[in-house]
Amino acid sequence: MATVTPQTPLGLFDIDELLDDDDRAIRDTVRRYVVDRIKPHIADWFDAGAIPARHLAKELGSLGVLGMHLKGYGCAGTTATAYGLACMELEAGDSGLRSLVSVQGSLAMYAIWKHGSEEQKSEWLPRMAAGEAIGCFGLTEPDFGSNPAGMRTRARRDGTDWVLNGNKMWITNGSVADVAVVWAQTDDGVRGFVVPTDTPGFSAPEIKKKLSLRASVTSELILEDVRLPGDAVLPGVRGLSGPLSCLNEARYGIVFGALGAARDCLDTAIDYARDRDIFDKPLAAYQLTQAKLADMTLELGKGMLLAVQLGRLKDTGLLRPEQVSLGKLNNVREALAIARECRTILAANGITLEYPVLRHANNLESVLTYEGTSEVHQLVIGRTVTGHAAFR
Ligand code: TGC
Ligand code: FAD
Repeated sequence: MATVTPQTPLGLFDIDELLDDDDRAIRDTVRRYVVDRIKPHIADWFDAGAIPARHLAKELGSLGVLGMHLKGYGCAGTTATAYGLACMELEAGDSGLRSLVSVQGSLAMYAIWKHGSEEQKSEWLPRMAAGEAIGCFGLTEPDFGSNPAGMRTRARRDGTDWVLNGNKMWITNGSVADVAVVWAQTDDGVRGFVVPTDTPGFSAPEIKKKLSLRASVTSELILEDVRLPGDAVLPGVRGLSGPLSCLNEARYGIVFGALGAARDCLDTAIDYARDRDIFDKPLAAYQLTQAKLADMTLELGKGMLLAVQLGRLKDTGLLRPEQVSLGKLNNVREALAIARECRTILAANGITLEYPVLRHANNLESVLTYEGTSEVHQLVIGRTVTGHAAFR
């Protein structure tokens, strides 16, 4: 018998006191959607390695989460904090769901919103906000992940047209996308291109046999003499700062998102430990179990405080890229540690899709790698505190 009424891990930190009514209301709406529409199906989608991406995009568009922190063009224009909280709830469902939303809103839509022409914005953003058009973001190449400056994809001028050739790898939403934002070398440095995916020469074979992010579409992009009109280029940016400015947005969402996966694991482990009798008493009543749960509660709460602080900075326009690195590095690393520790509490039951913990842990392996690996974020922070860049 429990001797005190248990509190939730985040309840212990009174996190809600740090949030305003609108942000909490948005969070609760997304949480209800995930509980009602995602959780009943997610294990099967993960098992099958397939998701109904088009259907989900429309639902997520109706929910208002696609590009939700952008203003105008059919976007909701919420606070950055609300966007972070939405990412947290989506990732409590599955990292793949949050990925779909991150890539759509923070990468593809943001690139067009921030750097696109008025025509590009009007053509794509309203449909993308509604989930009627899906976007992907092609930066990584087979030989250039952490170091996108080395990319080989090239766009050359042919009269007034552009002609693109090259390969992108590991592209979320690739084979279901209607539009790809593709970054390529030009005579004028790295430029971004808005590529309708039905353009001749464009193809996007799906990458199969993944053990992580199985409920997410991941693809290669192949560009063979893809001819685009002169106005397909994003006019507002030149150089690597173009794609990297978009990564700040998506990394910010992950700062919150990863904690959603961790929270789902911890809630599951606490429920399990309270229900499971071992040597004639609940697993939750053993000191070793409580030490694990206490340490995980602490890391989850600390990560949440960090996320809320970054949200506040972003809402006041003060958030710097190296601060996003602090959040991405810490919160994904700790979320993965929490997911693995929770799996030990569930023991054998923890290895199945009956429970979410190993699914989350496997997903978080990708989250640790994409949007800048932990090592890249360590190097960003290292550069900030020493003044020496150690990437090369
Ligand atoms: P470096 O010389 O430092 O910078 C080149 C130019 O970019 C500017 N810059 C940034 N601008 C905005 N935001 C940032 N975070 C920026 N970081 C740098 C910089 O000021 C400079 O501008 P300018 O005007 O002087 O030219 O660049 P570097 O080549 O030394 O590389 C730095 C490094 C390693 C940090 C960068 O390349 C990097 O972040 N690499 C990691 C690549 C990465 O994260 N790829 C992610 C691909 S997308 C993805 O994974 C989607 S996952 C799907 C999902 O989210 O669900
Ligand atoms: P590499 O860059 O080859 O790194 C290998 C190892 O070397 C890593 O441990 C890395 O941290 C380390 N390392 C790298 N540089 C240094 C250094 N200077 N010093 C010390 N160690 C270093 N990309 C997109 O463009 N769009 C997407 O939508 C997208 N979606 C993805 C979805 C999934 C499921 C996955 C797994 C990846 C996705 N990516 C996407 C790609 C992702 O961004 C890259 O995988 C990531 O940037 C790392 O690149 P890489 O895998 O080539 O690793």
